[in-house]
Amino acid sequence: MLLSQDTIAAIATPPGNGGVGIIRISGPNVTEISKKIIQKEIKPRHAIFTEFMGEDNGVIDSGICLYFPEPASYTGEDTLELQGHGGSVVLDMLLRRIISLGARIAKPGEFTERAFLNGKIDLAQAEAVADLIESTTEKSVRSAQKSMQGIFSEKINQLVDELTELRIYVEAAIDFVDEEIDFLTDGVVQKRIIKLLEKIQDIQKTAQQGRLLRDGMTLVLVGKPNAGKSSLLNALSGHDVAIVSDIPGTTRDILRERIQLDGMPLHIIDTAGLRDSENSIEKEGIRRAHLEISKADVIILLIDVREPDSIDIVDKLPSDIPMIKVYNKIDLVDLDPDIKNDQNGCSCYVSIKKGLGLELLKKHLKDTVGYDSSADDVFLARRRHIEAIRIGHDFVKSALNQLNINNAGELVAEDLRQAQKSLGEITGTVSSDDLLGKIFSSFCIGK
Ligand SMILES: Nc1nc2c(ncn2[C@@H]2O[C@H](COP(=O)(O)OP(=O)(O)OP(=O)(O)O)[C@@H](O)[C@H]2O)c(=O)[nH]1
Ligand SMILES: [Mg+2]
Repeated sequence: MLLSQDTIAAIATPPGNGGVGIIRISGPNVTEISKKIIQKEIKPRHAIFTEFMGEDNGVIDSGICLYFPEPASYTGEDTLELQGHGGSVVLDMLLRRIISLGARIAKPGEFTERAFLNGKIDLAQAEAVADLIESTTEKSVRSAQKSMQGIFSEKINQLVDELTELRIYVEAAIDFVDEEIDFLTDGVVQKRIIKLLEKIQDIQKTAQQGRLLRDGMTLVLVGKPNAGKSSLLNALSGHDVAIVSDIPGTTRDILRERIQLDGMPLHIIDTAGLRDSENSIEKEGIRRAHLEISKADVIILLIDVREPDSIDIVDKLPSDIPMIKVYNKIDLVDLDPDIKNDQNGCSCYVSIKKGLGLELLKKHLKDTVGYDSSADDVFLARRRHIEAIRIGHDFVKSALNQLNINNAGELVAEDLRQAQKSLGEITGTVSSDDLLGKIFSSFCIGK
């Protein structure tokens, strides 16, 4: 991707009215533009209070101006920040003035994209900027911060360096096949590959925790009418989101709540009770319920403990999504809260109304997706990173097989090269325009 020579500008504060509104400008025309608007001498990295002048020298606004000359700026280019009053019209007027002086409106994420293209940050760090802004829990903020500081990238770069060294060693060994010592079979390469595999597995584990912290899990509550789905939604979210009643078929629309479970975002979805219904509204509710079920990370199937036969709806649920069976209303049959694992999966015995067994259920939810709330040093990771690490891991494993089974040096070297390429995609040392376009277009404007 080529760096554009345009000067870009955007309102960096969120839309609406606020105390302060900030406009950011970056690119080669910054000094020209600032001369016309500020009409005062601006000193690098000094805050000055000034008026922002319009076309006919009328004052548009007044506020603080900050100038960061290239390369010591966020984007690596000349940048200017104008901090005025946070009214949407006044900010628009100022932005229009800047555009008329030779800038264009920035695309989403374009400032950060420039920071990446100018080598100020790598791709994983750039993604962490967006992830930090979008973080919904304190834990994910802390993890995004770690990725932004480059801790994740450093680990990946170390791996890529080790892969490169090993590949060069293997390539050299191939050239020495006629010598007396066979460098490929003396065990050194094998040991180094095994060590690399262990390191990749370690990163894989941490990255998976990081992805859970970023994306959380989607939990869909299903079951027959009156099983207690909406009661569970209310209990987990801690407030009265859904209508609960003893009339079967109370919930028709899909209800969504976002909560956190020990720092992991949890998207809970309450659905219409599943049954054969002639009512067209209820039927539509059930159709929508099935749509949500197909997108779940985990399904919670609620069953009235007094009607264990109602479990027959399992047949209508996807078999490839993890499911927890929750037998509710144990208060009515005098059972204790419990959790059982057998060949049919996990069954949890609770009374949602009396708040019995809910802690067991929460703990089991975390276990189901492998979330470890005590894990330290987690960096925020995306699905794309997990995939790149997995591919890298598979190539290194294949390299080990090529060595052990076929003693094929060229193939070992090729596998190591592929692993290196896949891991390099995480930090963007190897990246396609498509990928960059996809990543930066999901940013907010002005970042
Ligand atoms: N005794 C007892 N009653 C419960 C328990 N959990 C829920 N209920 C009652 O069961 C009834 C149905 O609960 P809901 O949460 O509305 O059930 P639902 O699965 O959302 O039902 P639909 O929306 O109709 O599909 C309500 O009267 C609840 O108070 C429980 O643990 N014990
Ligand atoms: Mg309901």
